[in-house]
Amino acid sequence: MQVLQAISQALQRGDANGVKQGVAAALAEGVDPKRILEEGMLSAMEIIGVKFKNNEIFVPEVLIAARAMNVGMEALKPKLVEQGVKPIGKMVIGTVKGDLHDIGKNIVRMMIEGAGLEVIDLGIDVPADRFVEAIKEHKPDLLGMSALLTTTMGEMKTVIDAIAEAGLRDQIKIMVGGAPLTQGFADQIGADVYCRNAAEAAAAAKQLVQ
Ligand code: B1M
Repeated sequence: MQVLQAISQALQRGDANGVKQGVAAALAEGVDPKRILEEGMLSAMEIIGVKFKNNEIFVPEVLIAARAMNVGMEALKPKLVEQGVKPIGKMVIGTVKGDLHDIGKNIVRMMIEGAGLEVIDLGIDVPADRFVEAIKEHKPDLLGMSALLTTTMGEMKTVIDAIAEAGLRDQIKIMVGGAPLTQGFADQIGADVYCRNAAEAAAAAKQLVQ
């Protein structure tokens, strides 16, 4: 579909305005918001990832594309959230300490909001005590952690241990995700659920709160 290709190309160029306009045009044409996300934006980000890995592009280009992705996500978010009626549960989510990657986490947040949960996003580089404070403050049903680096994924265990030490472990389900994670790792650190992508995360979140 032409409008989705235009979004993908704008995102790969790092043209935030082009992505925003493309999303608006696609929505006006009645394209399903999930399709805009998957075929317009996620596929473009995958191409960026491959080029980055192959040293065809470098950090500045990746950052510009990431910003364009976030602008597109902001434009799409109201439509995805619209699909949920009233919150069926509450989740606190964040990218763990030392890790600045937030594109995947933002997509997971958006999809989970789309599945009907209220989501409190703590952002990136979130230390264990901030997760614990947020659980005390917001009393969510779920805690979600994201990590994209092999050097930061171990921080998830630190958070789970801190939650247990604070006596909160039995009050909350813990979901983890991010490219370097595996089911085995999630089991090893004592997480309740591991999700490979945002669609799985949304389905699991819905199931866990129901
Ligand atoms: Co970084 N980076 N990066 N980077 N970066 C990766 C992750 C890397 C694989 C690239 C590579 O070498 N091929 C590599 C990690 C290697 C490793 O640890 N094994 C890497 C590196 C090394 C680094 C730096 C160290 C580079 C440097 O400075 N030398 C540095 C670290 C900074 C830090 O965090 N402290 C760094 C920096 C950056 C940028 C800032 C430039 C930028 C991030 C911008 C941002 O996020 N705002 C960036 C990016 C964009 C990438 C790649 C290219 C793309 C990541 C991404 O957004 N993917 C990435 C290469 C790649 O993945 N191919 C790479 C798209 C996103 C939709 O997917 O995040 O996997 P993902 O999320 C998915 C699933 O994983 C899952 O659902 C999401 C949607 O379906 N998921 C969850 C994620 N979180 C979840 C949580 C859940 C459930 C599912 O429950 C709560």
